Amino acid sequence: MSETYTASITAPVNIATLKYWGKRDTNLNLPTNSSISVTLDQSDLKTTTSAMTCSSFTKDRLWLNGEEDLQLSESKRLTQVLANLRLKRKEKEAKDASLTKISDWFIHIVSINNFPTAAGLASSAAGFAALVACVAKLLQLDDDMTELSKIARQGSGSACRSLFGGFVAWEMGEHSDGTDSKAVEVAPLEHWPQMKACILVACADKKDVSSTSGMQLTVKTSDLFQKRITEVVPERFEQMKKSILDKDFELFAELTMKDSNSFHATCLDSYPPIFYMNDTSKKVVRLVHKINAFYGKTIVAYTFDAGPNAVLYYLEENEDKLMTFIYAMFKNLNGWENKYNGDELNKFI
Ligand code: 2P0
Repeated sequence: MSETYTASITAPVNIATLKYWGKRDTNLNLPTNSSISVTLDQSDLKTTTSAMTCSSFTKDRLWLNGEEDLQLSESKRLTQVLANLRLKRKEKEAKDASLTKISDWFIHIVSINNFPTAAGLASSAAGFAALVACVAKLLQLDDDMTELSKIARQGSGSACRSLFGGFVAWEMGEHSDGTDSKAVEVAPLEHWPQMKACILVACADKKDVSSTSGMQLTVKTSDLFQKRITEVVPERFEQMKKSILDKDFELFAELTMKDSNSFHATCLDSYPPIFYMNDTSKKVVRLVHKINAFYGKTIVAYTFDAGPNAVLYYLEENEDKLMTFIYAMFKNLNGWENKYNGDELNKFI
């Protein structure tokens, strides 16, 4: 029987609090601004990926959510990512003659998301992060996560941030070859374990405008965009990192909401305009501002990616205060009437 190697890994979704939107190099996925995200707990939304390599395999194959992707060889991003990982293995084999030359073998990959794919829930981020981490493990590479993040970035920009848990920055870098465009940890999850995220799925359908094409339309046509990347985001990047290190929730929340609004404003300022938020999303925005006004301080922040679904960030101590309102707004959750004063809430919303 042929010799085989296997590896398995899970990668969680990350939700940006300072958004990546725009590329300065579409080949290498080099962004026009740095970004920050929070990687959700492994037990929530995640991709699980397993890989196997064997000298008798005759081609690379990939199964996504149970179905084989027959276009694998035509996917530039996938082939580029696999080629980069194999190159690293080749370099290792060149230095150590005792290693089996598995860099020449084909790989079979099976990947499963436990949440809707391409619905603006960062499926490509978790997907490419899991693929890179899994194949790196399969090929027994010694590179650290920051080094691997440069490869994951080429699969999907936001994927580079999913290689780390907790609070993560993707530094845009300056070089044209992408060697300094990488993900780094701002703080591990344990630094601020009270931080919680709640996802309100307004619609799980596939989005109309993919992030990749949407952001390039914005780069080409939006006037607001220039101000965003040259002035707004660079300042926010430093402020947000500090708010995380200082565990300053009110500042973190304000920056998060403002950045979501700024990103969606540039989408609307694109021509023709791109709409990712829907009426339910707007209701959530209004509700969050009302909740914060009601309590006299910012206890919750919203952020929206390239889709209508809201991600709310809050501290664990405020979960009950927040959920009181969420349950009242989306009355289809069992038992809310018994637990909370529905009349008062209805007046409020
Ligand atoms: C982000 N998004 O920072 C932003 C916010 C969506 C809105 O990264 O073309 O799927 O694969 O690099 O990473 C979505 O874009 O785009 C994204 P590609 P990607 O999370």
